[in-house]
Amino acid sequence: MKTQIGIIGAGPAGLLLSHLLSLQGIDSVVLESRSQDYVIGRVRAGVLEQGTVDTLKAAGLGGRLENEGLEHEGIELLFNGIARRIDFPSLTKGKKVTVYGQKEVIIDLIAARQAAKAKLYFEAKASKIEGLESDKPVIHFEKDGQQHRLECDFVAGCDGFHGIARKSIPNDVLTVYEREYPFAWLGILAEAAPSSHELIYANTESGFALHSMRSPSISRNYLQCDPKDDIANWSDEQIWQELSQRLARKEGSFHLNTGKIIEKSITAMRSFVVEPMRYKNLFLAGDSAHIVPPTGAKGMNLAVADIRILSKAFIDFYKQTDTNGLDSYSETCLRRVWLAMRFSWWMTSLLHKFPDDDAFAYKLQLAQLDYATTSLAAKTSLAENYVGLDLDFKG
Ligand code: FAS
Ligand code: PHB
Repeated sequence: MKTQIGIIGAGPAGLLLSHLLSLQGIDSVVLESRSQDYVIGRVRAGVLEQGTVDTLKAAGLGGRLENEGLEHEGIELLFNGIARRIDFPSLTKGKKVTVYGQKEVIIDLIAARQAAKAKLYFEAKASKIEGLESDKPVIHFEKDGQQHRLECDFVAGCDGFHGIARKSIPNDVLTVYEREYPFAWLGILAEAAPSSHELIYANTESGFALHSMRSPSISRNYLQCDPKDDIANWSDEQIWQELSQRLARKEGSFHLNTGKIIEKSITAMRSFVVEPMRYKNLFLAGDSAHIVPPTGAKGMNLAVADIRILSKAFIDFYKQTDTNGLDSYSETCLRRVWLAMRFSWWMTSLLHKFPDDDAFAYKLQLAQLDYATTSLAAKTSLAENYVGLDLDFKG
């Protein structure tokens, strides 16, 4: 089997890359180890940056997004029982975010690829990448119990944190930057109308909580928990009770709507970056190259930003034999990755209870939150990062 771009992984990165290349007549093959149902069934990101929304709409993927996406013009930070709102449009020259689950983005991307009769193979697990030094790398993969070879010009490693692409780069080439956090997120999806029309990020003495949503009838909530905790230790009643306590406020009324929990899981929290994001004819994009704690709602948006840069680089190469985009890919992506890494780390440090924190540390967090929600400069900084910095951010 031969193609121009061999793509490993059918998450947001791999599927969007395949779609954007096909719009320019560039051939690709997507290999996905899991089944289509499994890929669609994963509950992950919820917030799309303005740049992500604009990219999906410009690529003809805006249909359901426009009808079902929930435009949000701000978030609420809740601390010490005080609720303060950060407005986005007034602080970012009109930018907003859109709540539209990653699941829906995946459904739209798979539908577009299958309508275009794309070579998108599920339950096709890549096992090895050979010949990266040559101009014809080969991806070995297994499908239906048979071994296959995919010969390509370039390989896009869109196979997430646990994939093989990053591991195909020699250790002495890669530099890994990593931070594990001493807590995790317990996330629930519930058949309960959102209790607020915007997201609420709460810092409490019991730990972090986040109130989000997926639709007018489905809420998505998170609780900070111990990274060694087991979801079996949490009854539905305990989850709702803890959420209700952490989202309570001193002023104004807030009632947490409860309902049937249809999904619950615990996700570890880490910051992770590898440099460089390119090795010979292998390009890493998305979670294969970087992981952020979801506090800043950056994970999927960073994957999309990488693909906006990588797809343009491939298009410039094939249309004008211009290699500048390919040669600068890693450096271009990593600048924005680190800016998002900083913001995600900052939001996480601001909102979570750290085991070693003392009363002084808690008071510092409260002062930081007070300043971040009062100072025009601080609110502007938070808002411009949350809605997403431009790809070529110049301040
Ligand atoms: P993905 O991990 O989505 O996709 C990689 C794909 O490669 C997978 O489908 C995998 O099956 C496949 N693959 C792996 N190895 C392979 C092989 N050898 N052969 C073929 N295929 C292979 N981000 C947020 O912004 N907000 C959130 O709330 C949030 N919650 C998250 C919760 C969880 C549990 C996880 C894991 C991530 C969460 N994220 C969140 C981040 C998430 O949204 C990612 O940033 C996003 O999925 C990244 O997309 P991809 O880079 O495409 O990687
Ligand atoms: C979500 O809705 O899943 C979500 C929203 C914002 C975050 C993280 C997760 O920061």
